[in-house]
Amino acid sequence: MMKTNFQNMSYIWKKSLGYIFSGVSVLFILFLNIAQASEPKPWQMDLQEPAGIIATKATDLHNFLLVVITLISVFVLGLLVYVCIKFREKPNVKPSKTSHHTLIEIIWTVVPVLILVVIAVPSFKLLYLTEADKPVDMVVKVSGAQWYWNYEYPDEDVAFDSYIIAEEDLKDNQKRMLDVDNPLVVPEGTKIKFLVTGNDVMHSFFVPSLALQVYSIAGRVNEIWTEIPMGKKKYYGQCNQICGVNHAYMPIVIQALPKNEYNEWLKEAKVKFAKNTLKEINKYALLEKKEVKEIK
Ligand SMILES: [Cu+2]
Repeated sequence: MMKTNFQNMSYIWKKSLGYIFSGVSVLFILFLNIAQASEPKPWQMDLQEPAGIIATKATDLHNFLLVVITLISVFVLGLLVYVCIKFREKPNVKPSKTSHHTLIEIIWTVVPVLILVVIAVPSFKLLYLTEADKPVDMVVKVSGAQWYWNYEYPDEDVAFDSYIIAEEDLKDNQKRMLDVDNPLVVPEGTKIKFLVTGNDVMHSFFVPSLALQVYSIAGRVNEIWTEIPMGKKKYYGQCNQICGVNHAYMPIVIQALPKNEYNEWLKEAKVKFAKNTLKEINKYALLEKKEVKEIK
């Protein structure tokens, strides 16, 4: 008897530990999602506010899928509870031996297929929208490097590096771990194609509010496009492919400006970032060089 009790206790403990572990895992995943948000707000649980047609449609699809998945989960949970109560041992001393029911089998095959078709239609539409080679207003080349971004405007002969602002140099309105010295400046209300490539290891160009996410791989050019909505606004993002020790320190800032302000910026940028001028090497570049020397 004692042994049985002990076994029961140990079973309960194991089960409880299982629940605790699952709970912690779910919290961890939620935390990761929050941490991945491009302009994270404390305790933010949902996606960031979408900007532009692709992000809006992606958010709509996500919300639709959330309803579908919730209905399915509630339905399956209901079925399980129903079965556990109705077919428990007490009122069913002699268990049923039913193993087939043609109608139910047809239903549980056809209904999931229909659900998949309903999901596939908006999903393929969105995929087509993101992949289609649409005419765009401008092209920007993005190169990922350990651990900063390089932006090039091929039509304007402008290229520059974009580094995180160190914590001690932050000004009042700048965000820790997100703001950079040279943001990628673009005019508002434009469709932009990004040609994304890499200089060393794999990185990923990720700006969630604009639905941009594409790998940056050396020796290969990936394409992605987005529509920058009207309005002067900063869109924050981060490298979301683990790329080395300073992976967390290569944020992305896309600064949308009204056309006239953009033109003014471009005029200055053509002087400041004219190709072949000596680039300012900041703290992180120095750090990187030091490390390379140490390894050698
Ligand atoms: Cu990276």
